[in-house]
Amino acid sequence: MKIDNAVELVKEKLPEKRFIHSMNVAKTAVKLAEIYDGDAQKAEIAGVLHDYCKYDDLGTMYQIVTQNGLDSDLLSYGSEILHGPVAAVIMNKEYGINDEEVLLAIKNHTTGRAQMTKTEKLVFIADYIEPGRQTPGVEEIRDLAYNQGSLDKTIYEISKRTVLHLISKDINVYDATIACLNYYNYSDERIKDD
Ligand code: DGI
Ligand code: FE
Ligand code: FE
Repeated sequence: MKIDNAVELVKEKLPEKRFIHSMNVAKTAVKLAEIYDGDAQKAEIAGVLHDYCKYDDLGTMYQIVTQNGLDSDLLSYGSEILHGPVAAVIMNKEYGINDEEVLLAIKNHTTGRAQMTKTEKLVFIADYIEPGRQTPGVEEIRDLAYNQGSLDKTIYEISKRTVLHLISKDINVYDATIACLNYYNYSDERIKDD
């Protein structure tokens, strides 16, 4: 899929605010790709498409999970966890996207996971720091991402904030979110393989 087609698709489907967010994530992911020697084209299209299923019907998303053999734990969560994995399936099956890095970046943009590819990292971070985000403390994360030279440290700090937030609200934490937190914990001395 060409980038213009991806933009058109998202513009037609999502409310304006979410469309603007998607474009901001794409732009931010490209900026990070330039800093960290990533693939700007992959980061851009994954950024544009990452929230494609954000407002899809939950029942339909559960069906997609079941029919495509996605992790059955997803059935215990809502749209906040499902919209990434479901969008990756739709982009692959209905729109013919078969670049594995792009699909993984869409799939895992909310939770992260252990051992992310470069494109996954760029989109995961861009989603958190795009200029429209006003989460308390986001400036610190922007500084880490733009000025401190470590994608992995940035990922850990995002994961940590997300998990602390979820726990403080008694919201269940999905396995991949925890796996991401542990894997990118730079204070832990276990040897990581990338
Ligand atoms: O789709 P966006 O709003 O752009 O951002 P996102 O895809 O990162 O979704 C963020 C939401 O997902 C936010 O409300 C926190 C939530 N979230 C992230 N990890 C987990 C989670 N929710 C649950 N229940 N469990 C998680 O592990
Ligand atoms: Fe999202
Ligand atoms: Fe998003």
